[in-house]
Amino acid sequence: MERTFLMIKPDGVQRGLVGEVIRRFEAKGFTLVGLKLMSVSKELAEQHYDVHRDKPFFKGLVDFITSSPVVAMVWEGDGVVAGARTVIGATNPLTADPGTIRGDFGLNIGRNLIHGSDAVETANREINLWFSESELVNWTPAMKPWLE
Ligand code: FUP
Repeated sequence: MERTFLMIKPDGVQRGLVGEVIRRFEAKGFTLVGLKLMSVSKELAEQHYDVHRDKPFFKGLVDFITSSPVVAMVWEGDGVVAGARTVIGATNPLTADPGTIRGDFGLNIGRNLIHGSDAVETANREINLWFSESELVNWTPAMKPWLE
């Protein structure tokens, strides 16, 4: 079953939007298989955003992600990688559609509330980076037949 890595960034946690964000993915029908509130080390933040290492916003991004706790999550479901990106909305909250998390709550590109893996390969890399196998729970929701 496909899995994706989602992270509620420091702005989402500080603004009390953790429940609202989790509610949207639950309501959509995806399955939560990993969840933790954590402080992020500089090393982890740099590894996570390694693809942006040469960008001008890299240092500010790492400083932001390490500034306050985040909620790291793994969600499961058919097509969950692209599906979660649709629920999240475009990178820039000012152009993200209303009804998406970023469109409804985000302020600017540097404070866009949530990260979601952009492809299946990226998701696998990020899940391994943020979670150990023992932190992930293999389970089947009883409502599963209604979601197929
Ligand atoms: P996304 O996959 O939608 O999270 O977006 P990107 O991978 O393109 O960017 C990762 C993060 O870098 C964004 F969430 C916010 C930050 N960023 C900036 O701060 N400034 C930019 O110009 C682009 C991205």
